[in-house]
Amino acid sequence: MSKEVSRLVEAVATGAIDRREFVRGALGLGLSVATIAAVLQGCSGEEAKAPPAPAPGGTPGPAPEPELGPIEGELHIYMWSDYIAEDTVPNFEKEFNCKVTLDTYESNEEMIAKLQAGAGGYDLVCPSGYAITVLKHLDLMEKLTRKHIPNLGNVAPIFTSTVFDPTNDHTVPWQWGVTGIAYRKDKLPTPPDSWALFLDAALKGKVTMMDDMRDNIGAWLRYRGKSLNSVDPTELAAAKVDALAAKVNLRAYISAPVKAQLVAGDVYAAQLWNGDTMQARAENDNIEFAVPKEGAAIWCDSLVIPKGARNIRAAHEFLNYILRPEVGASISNFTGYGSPNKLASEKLATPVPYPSEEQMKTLEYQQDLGAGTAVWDQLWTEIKSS
Ligand code: N2P
Repeated sequence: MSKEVSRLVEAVATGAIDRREFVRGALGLGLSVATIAAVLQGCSGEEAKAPPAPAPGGTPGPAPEPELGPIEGELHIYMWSDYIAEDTVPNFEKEFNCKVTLDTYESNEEMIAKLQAGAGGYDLVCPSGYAITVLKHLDLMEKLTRKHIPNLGNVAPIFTSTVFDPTNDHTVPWQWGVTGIAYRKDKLPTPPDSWALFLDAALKGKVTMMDDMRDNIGAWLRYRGKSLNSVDPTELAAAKVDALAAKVNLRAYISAPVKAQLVAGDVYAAQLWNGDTMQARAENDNIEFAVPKEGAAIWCDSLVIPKGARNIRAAHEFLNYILRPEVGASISNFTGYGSPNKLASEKLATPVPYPSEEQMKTLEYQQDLGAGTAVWDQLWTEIKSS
């Protein structure tokens, strides 16, 4: 490779020049189209990569993906509250001439129940990892047509081929984060470092925990040194005792909407996710976030197309759109969560750093509980109703 060519390849690989400039320069230096395509394929990119041609005479590749029809005029999204930037939907509507409706939910369980009831008419929903497994078992997800999402190459490799979607057939990672404690540093005598905070009678009426079975019971399991995916009856019974001991101190079971109460100072500490905590902090810089020493949940939520979706092409266009670096960066700028989009992350002034190996020792991914889900459901009902 000549010096000029190496310089050009390095420039496109490091992002110093864009692909169009690279192609112009490479053609000028006499590079063949095949060589240019091969170089571009090597860089994680935001533009379409041609599907690999089947090897002549070799074993046949996977069946070709279907061609989707033209984009529909509407798109219905069902996602967690406060989880998308203000400009994400309006910009999409304008560019694609497609009307978007956005309904919100506060837990995976709420979303799954709605899909199971056959209600909604949604084209995209946003489950956490374990909920993807549940939707898969219930056969409630459509397969993606990957050729219509060329920006998939922008996803950081650690968020692809996950245990929840090993073949990347159903999911596009959206945001990742951690469940911990949001607190007012001006209201607590010392920064909290344990789930025991919610057992402190001195804070009665000033603390909240999330209205989320997995995060709530999971925290009490971790508090006793157990896995937050436990289905062991003795461990769950101990979690119930702790959950009830905390309940007398709680002002409410409340998830994302607690932010306003933290900002106002009605709540001193709340079990909450890191990104929502950052959103509240933007309004009051006395708000901090702590990960309890006993450990906590780490999760990555993804967009998926539920079975029966009617606006399949619009859903694919939206998936490809949110994977653009600038759109992904705008979303994480607003949500305060980590972006699984590598190119978007690079654009953020303060990206959430991926946890170190040391931190990962106490963080745990939530897994599908399988048959244990019914046991947890029952336990959660008992905790909330006693
Ligand atoms: C929404 C945050 C959702 C994260 N505000 C839960 N995985």
